[in-house]
Amino acid sequence: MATTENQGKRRRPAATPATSDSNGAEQKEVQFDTEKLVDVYRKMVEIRFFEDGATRGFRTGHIGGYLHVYSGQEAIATGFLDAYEEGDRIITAYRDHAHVLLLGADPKNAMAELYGKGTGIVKGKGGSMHFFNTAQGFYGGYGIVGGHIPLGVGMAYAQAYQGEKGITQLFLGDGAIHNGAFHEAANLSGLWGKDGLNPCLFVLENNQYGMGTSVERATAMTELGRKFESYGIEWEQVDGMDVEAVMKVAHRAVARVRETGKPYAVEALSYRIVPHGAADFLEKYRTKEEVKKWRERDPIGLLEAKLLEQGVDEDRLSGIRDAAKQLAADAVAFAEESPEPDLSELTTDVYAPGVEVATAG
Ligand SMILES: Cc1ncc(C[n+]2csc(CCOP(=O)(O)OP(=O)(O)O)c2C)c(N)n1
Ligand SMILES: [Mg+2]
Repeated sequence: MATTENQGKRRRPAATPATSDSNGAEQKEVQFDTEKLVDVYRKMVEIRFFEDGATRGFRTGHIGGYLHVYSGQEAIATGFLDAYEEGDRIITAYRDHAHVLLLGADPKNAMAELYGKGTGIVKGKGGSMHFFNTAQGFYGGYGIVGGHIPLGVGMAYAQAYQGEKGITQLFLGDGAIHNGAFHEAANLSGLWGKDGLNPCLFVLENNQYGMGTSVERATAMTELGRKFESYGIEWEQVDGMDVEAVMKVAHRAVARVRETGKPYAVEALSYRIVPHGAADFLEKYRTKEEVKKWRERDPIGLLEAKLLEQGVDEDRLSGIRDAAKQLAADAVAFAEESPEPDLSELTTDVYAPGVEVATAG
């Protein structure tokens, strides 16, 4: 077994003086200045306008299939991917546009993917739920709830086993955590982690609903982060609407997983301020007042207030919003004008190389 051999390779000293957290683990303190936060604001606003454009495209019949946007949750992926390093791998479910954009995909190609065009990041074959961009560390985009969790844990195992320095950030929802696939994968993650063989950071995006089912109606044990504990995985909670708080936790957690090769979990408390999918209008499972209350804690609005307080000019922020709107409009125009995928693409990237594809006639 490669256990102890690779474990040794993963350990390296923290880059800055360390402090201890409530779990007694060593942690790096990371601080962010105003300019950094302005840049984070830009990223979050770009995601929001991109997805607003996509929602319009869906509702006007230009985008088919499903479309699940991330509005209200932008602080989570933005915060965690701030700690991304080359060689890391990111995997999530179907609410995946933000992750791909944050990793550096061109919004034009991302939008074209939603439009099912040949210029899309997976040549129009994946659509909203199946983005993929391994060149920039993104390993999907999955529509089967919980199905990606064993894949993410397995990727983290492979990274450690092969002696790579990368880690896996595995994003999952509060609905997915009740799926059997989570429990089997978390069990193995904790077990492999004992030998430093599972550098997997679980990012539990608790937006309080799985479609129309609230957490309270899905489980008798609603303290979701504790579900990791039963598999020997330590965890903490963060306000998922406060991007600066998320970034601080993210940098600490990523450093810890990278150094130890052990899994760790962060439960980010948040709220989806839009319906589950772009096709959903009736929200009988929650009240308008509840949505309104959470909209007041919109992560973009919270950051905006913080930046104004720190002396950033409102004109500068509105300039950032205008530029983001233009970026989204350009992406939509590109997607609309792009050609359909070529017929010759029908079977490429679908089967493994070498597999003979039988054709009719
Ligand atoms: C195995 C499986 N069961 C059911 C569904 C239908 N479904 C799609 S999304 C969803 C809710 C998942 O909720 P959560 O994990 O909290 O993610 P969120 O939509 O809140 O981001 C369900 C049940 C599915 N896609 N796959
Ligand atoms: Mg949810």
